[in-house]
Amino acid sequence: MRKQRKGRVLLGLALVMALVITQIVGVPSALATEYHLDTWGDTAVLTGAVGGDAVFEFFNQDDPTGSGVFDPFVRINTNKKTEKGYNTSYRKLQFDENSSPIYTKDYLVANVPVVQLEENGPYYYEFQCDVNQSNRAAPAFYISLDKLEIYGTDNALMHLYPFNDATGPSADLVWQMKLDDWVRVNSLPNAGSGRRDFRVLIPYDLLDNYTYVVLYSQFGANGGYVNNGGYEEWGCRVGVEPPPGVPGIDIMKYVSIDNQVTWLDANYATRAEYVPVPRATPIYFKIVVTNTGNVELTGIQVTDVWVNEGVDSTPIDLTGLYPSTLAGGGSFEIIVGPLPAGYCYHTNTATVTGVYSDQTLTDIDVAKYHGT
Ligand SMILES: [Ca+2]
Ligand SMILES: [Ca+2]
Ligand SMILES: [Ca+2]
Repeated sequence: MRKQRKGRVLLGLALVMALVITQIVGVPSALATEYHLDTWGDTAVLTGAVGGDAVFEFFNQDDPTGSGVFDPFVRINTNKKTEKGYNTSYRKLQFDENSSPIYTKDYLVANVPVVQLEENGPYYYEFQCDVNQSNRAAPAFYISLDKLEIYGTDNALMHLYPFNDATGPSADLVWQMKLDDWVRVNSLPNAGSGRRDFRVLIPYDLLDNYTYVVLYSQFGANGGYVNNGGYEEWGCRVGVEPPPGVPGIDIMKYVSIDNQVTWLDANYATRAEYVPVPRATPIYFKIVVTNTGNVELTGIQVTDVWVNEGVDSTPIDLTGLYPSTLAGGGSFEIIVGPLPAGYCYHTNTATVTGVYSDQTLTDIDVAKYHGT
């Protein structure tokens, strides 16, 4: 089930990235900003329309960043000048994706490398891209990356892009390249099929509470740098050791209206989905808190609310029901009830906060029901 809203790591890191940039290669114009990834080490910071700053870095395939086993998740494979697609395990595919499940598939956030650009710097999720173009004279060996959108979801079978169709599965847009931004990528320095060219780093907190990542991209529509030659492909490095001290927190809230036989995540998008329950029926809430990081969190605080005698959002006393610290990978569960179901539609939100170093992490989740 997709959660109602996702937690965010509250990091005071906004300006840190400026310190790690070796070269910014932007060519601003009145309408658009054109970035160039031409030679090894070229770096550009693109402020997304959604999701803040992402770091684009051109690398040498023979450097540690580019070596090792690579796991592709979307291969865009067409003879069209402009091509696009996204990763999913759903078939039939919507755009220009290669249909082999080896190359185009769902991808677990847990398998995306977490990296730092410098010691004690911010954490990023890393995605790598391999472009393949003709090595004939310019502009043939260039290709434009026109669109990049990254989504978080709990659904492995995403389809019906842009994922806002009421009948299809939903995903949350967490990072999006600005409409008028685009990146020109030079395929020559890492020429040869299967040699990756650049990586994109997005802030860690954008995806840390999702199960799957979906990456949508489009190539070939800007500057005359059309697609030719071989495929374009996105994926991740395998077996990258996470840096120490990656924090994360997740909360799930469930409701039971049958004396704890079944637990409903109950994050309904529309009232039609709410499960009806006769007023005053005993209901129970279950809260599961998980430390999704690899460091201990302290100062754990959980709050939850219910409707009490018609007053919604009445706090539930959770004193003594959970620990104040939680080890990396650890979790705990709280069950409260029985509570008499209130009349009408209820959205009662549970919240958790925890502390690591100078970072406060938080997450929320709901469990909805309809008292009749
Ligand atoms: Ca390449
Ligand atoms: Ca190509
Ligand atoms: Ca829930």
